[in-house]
Amino acid sequence: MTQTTEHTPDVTARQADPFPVKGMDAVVFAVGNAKQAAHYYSTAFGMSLVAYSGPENGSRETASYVLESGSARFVFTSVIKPATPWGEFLAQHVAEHGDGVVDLAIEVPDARAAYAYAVEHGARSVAEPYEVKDEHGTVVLAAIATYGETRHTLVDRSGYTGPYLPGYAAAKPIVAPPAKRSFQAVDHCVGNVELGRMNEWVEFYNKVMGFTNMKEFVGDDIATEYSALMSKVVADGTLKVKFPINEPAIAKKKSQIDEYLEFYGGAGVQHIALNTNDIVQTVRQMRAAGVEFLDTPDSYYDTLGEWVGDTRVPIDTLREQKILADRDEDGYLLQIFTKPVQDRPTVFFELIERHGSMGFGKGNFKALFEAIEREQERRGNL
Ligand code: TYF
Ligand code: FE
Repeated sequence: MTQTTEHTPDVTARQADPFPVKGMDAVVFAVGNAKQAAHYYSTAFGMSLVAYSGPENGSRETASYVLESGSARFVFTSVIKPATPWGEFLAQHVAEHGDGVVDLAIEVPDARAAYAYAVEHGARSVAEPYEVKDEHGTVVLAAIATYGETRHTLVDRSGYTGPYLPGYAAAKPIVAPPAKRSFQAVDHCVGNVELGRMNEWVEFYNKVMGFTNMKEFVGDDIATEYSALMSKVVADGTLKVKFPINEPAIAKKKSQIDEYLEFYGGAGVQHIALNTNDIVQTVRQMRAAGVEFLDTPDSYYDTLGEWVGDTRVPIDTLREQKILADRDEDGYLLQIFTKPVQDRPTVFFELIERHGSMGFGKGNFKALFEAIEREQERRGNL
């Protein structure tokens, strides 16, 4: 097909996509002590503090620390003294859910258009489009509700050159960043929803954001056999934003998703996966800094080579670091999961090194879910 219009291909693609996105803008956490969280994500995850908002620069209600590693941006906010509905919301969020994610913010080329499309297609509005400005320019923001008390802020920062958002001052790293960055992007953000509601939330993303379903899913078969969960993945057309949605399944053992829902107090973000191009180095660094990862039994590695084929990392190194591997028709991936990063058995992280595969490690589900169950048992929740 030849193109005969005056439009560039980029503009054509943009017109075809009902809800164009640029990528994840930030993962925003509400925590009890953002100052200490910023320290942990600096020293243990190798992230760099780049911006800060707090009493010193006019924010008397909340303190927020913005940390980056490549394009991955985390914001940790805690309440100093609630004074507005936002402060009250954050305080209540931490009281009810513990440390957790309040916002999976998405960068879009046009926040007003994205918001209008979402609300027209059934999204609940959390904030109508508004502008914030300072000497670095203007950001347009709007927000819609998703599962639980989580929201998606839609961010157009194309007119802005500051370190994060107006109101934030540039900040220096808390400790010297690692020589080689630990990870460079957010790969996917997973939500846990209540029993029987996975399809509803998948349809929410289909309708509200025009996201489509990826081929990998955990159906009844895997669910009853060993995973105790069902899972489907929605993504934007360019696969820059990927949101798997899990729901508990009735299986032989208590679902890890039920454990999450019980301790989080409802639906919410379960894990954030981070792209690394050197998973072995990153896991070594994070282990040395005290981060705990799920264990994988040696037997997993005894047969791994037979089905996964050649990987960049020798099987013995994978075994030593308990890194999982999976292969599909497009390539392979290496992945590993941290244990929950707070006292509640709720939020955790994944490191993922992709070599062609756009999957989520389906071949590992058995080994992975057995490892998670061993941890549930240790916590007395199985
Ligand atoms: O995001 C995913 O789908 C994979 C697999 O509790 C997965 O990381 C699914 C559920 C879970 C842990 C990992
Ligand atoms: Fe994942």
